[in-house]
Amino acid sequence: MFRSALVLATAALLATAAPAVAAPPDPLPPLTPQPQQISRLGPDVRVPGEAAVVADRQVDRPTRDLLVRVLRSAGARDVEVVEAGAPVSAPLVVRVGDVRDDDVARGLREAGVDVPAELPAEGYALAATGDRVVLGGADPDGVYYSAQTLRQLVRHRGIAGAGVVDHPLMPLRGAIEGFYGSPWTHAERLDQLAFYGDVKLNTYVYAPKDDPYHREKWREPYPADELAELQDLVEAATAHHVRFTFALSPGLSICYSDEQDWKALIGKLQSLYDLGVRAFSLPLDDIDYTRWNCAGDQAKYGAPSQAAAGRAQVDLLNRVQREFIATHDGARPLQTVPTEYSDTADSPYKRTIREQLDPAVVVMWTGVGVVPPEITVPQAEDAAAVWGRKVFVWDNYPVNDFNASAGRLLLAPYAERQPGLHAQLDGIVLNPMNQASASKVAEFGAADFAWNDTAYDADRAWHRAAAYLAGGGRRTAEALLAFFDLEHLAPTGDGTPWQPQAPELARRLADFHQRWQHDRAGALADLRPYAELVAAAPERIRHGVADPAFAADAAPWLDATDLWGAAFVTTVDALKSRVDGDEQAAQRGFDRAADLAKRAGDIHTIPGETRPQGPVEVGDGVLDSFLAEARDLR
Ligand code: LTM
Repeated sequence: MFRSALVLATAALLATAAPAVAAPPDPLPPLTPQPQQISRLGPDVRVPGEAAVVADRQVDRPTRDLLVRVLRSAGARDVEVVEAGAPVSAPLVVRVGDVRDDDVARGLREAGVDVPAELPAEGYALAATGDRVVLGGADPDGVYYSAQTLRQLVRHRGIAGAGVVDHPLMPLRGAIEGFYGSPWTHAERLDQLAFYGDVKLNTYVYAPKDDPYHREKWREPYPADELAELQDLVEAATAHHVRFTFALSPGLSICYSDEQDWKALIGKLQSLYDLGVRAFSLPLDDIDYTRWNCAGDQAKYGAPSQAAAGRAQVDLLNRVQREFIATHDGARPLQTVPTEYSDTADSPYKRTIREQLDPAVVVMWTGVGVVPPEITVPQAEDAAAVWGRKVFVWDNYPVNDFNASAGRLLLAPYAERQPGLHAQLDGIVLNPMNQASASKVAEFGAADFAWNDTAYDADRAWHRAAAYLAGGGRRTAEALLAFFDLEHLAPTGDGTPWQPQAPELARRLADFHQRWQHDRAGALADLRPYAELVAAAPERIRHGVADPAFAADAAPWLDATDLWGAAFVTTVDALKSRVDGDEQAAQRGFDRAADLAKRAGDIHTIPGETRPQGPVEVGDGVLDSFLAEARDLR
């Protein structure tokens, strides 16, 4: 793709090289999601005080505004935005438009970036070198994503000299606010939508189980103030190139055969369409499908059974697809979550859906198990076979609304999803935690995975998530990683961990125990800096994290980590006293550590926030075990 990139890069480097040995260029900044192709084109672009954005008419306002912000962050004082063809005097020009536009295509070609004849949807190409930057998108989303990539290429007074050709491998990428318990606030939702734009997630499904107008009172129209907030969200989503998907869950009480219920359902969807919503979902999860809600359904579909429920649901979904979606301009295919959503075993219910559901309707699936320890390509192939179409994954990570997750903040990386899944899936949405900002750790990884699963590296994504949340601060990122490690345990529904607790701490403690056998002082000297890091992490995070909502979300866990960290340092020092022969000081230290640990164990989740509530867990099974065993270490 980068025909002459190497030649150009070499020539450009030679042109700017000092007579002696040229310094190698800085490596390109890490990008998330990882592009399909990226290479160095030449020297970095130096950003002068004045710059211009030359945009095709179709380039939307959010993309233009983003480019102005990007250029300002790279050092430009004055940034003018002009239409293509207008005269420009600024020394740096950012040309942006459709990748098929002659001028854009020429700019990319001349910079050494070859663009395939058919760039997939949401794809883009970018060239940054010399005094020119060219951005071309396959469609408006692609143009916006080219600007998001440029944002990540900014460094001190410049833009990394890079060429990128990129597109997502999965068409649907994002989050479904589908958990039980206190729904996200309006501010949290707005913040999430902006974040999704940053990491090229294009889907937000509004499905909060505890919004009564979404589920229990699904027939009732939203009150005016809530409708106004939804309107706000739809506009914000559009600005960040995110599809706001409105979900309505009528399954608890709907009478499938009742025309009044049909009218209520369509009226509700219409009220959201009128706000600008163009994507809709009818989730039918977590309902009893072996009883009818009205006698009419018994008369129409016969005695309750899973197959009969399948027929009634298919009638509803097909009618919505045919009479609402297909008749509304711009509406996307209907989505649904079937009542059997967490396995791939064939059944009368699934057969009915496979054989009778309109092929246009998108079917969600949670993976095997409601909270799956892994999602593999063969499982997804089975799901596609049983549902008769590619499925759309509703991934129950990092949601923490089930009993086994009580007291947990789930901060392990997005992991155990097999590369290659893109070939079998329509996409992936994560069901996040009530703690919206803390959910970004997993969302960050999922954004990377869904865009380019074949190049995904969970550990790399995890480190980049820490850097993102730290706003670039190295010490804050280091503290975040130590904290994430203490909140690493991810349980399945029955509590079995599918991601272990505190793997980094466990590794360090294993090294410690080994060395303790033959070099007790050395073992303690090795361990103490990490204990200090754990103890200092909460304060570093509170003060350093770029997104203050993260510290608010994590407040009880940070408070508990203050105490666990102090207990850790105190224990290491007590062991040192023992090694030094001062057993009395050692005992005093162990007592103090036990007291700190007890106080940490008394800290609970914030009442009313998470469901279920409980004492917060921090490095449980690893840190507490070490503190308990330390007393007997001789
Ligand atoms: O997963 C689905 C489709 N439905 C529910 C979610 O609403 C809930 O958040 C998760 C985790 O408890 N489990 C479900 O079954």
